[in-house]
Amino acid sequence: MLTVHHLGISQSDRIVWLCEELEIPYDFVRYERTAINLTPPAYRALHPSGTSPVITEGDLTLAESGAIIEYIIARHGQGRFSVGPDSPDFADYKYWMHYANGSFMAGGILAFSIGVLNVIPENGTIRDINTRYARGFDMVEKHLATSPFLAGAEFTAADIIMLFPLTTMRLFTPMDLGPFPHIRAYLQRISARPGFQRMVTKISPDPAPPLV
Ligand SMILES: N[C@@H](CCC(=O)N[C@@H](CS)C(=O)NCC(=O)O)C(=O)O
Repeated sequence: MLTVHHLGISQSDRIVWLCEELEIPYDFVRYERTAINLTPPAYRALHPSGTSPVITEGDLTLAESGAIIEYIIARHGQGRFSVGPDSPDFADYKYWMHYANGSFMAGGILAFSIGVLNVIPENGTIRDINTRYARGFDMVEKHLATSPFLAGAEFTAADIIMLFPLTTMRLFTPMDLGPFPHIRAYLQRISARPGFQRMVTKISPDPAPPLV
């Protein structure tokens, strides 16, 4: 049986959401954040990366959101919510799938780290890091002005993987969505999906991903 190991308030929300959208059977195991060590030892022991999300299935233990999403869609989803090379939306799909963790999350985490370290933004490198996360919101806003979902007219896994940097990451690196009406409308649109609602129920008592 596919098991999703969910660490509270973490990027494993995405995997729960994907399973709920696909309506596939899976076991859900919850791990709580701890005050002393943000990720509890039991979660760190699951995979050498020590990061969330992690899934297990038989002898397989797999980490890394993008790899897990592709694995589940291919093994359990008959390719649903992915976009193939013959589609005009293929490049957009690939771009947002990779941008989510490759640059957007990295920008948010770097800005968060600078805030925690209380470094004064006094040189170009630090200024660039601090604006990288914001540039991501500008880019998503412009894109969503022309497209209802990130990879065209249909909801895809690109929307699922981009949820965390657009929502929960803002609890760590604040970003006012006021100047981004298309992002706000988009978040309302995707959160109205029954699969999203089931995900929110499943991850409770985690707060729902912030939509405003
Ligand atoms: N790119 C990785 C990032 C995973 C990641 O950093 N997850 C966070 C939770 S949101 C984590 O496990 N942090 C604990 C740690 O790094 O010790 C993925 O998407 O799987």
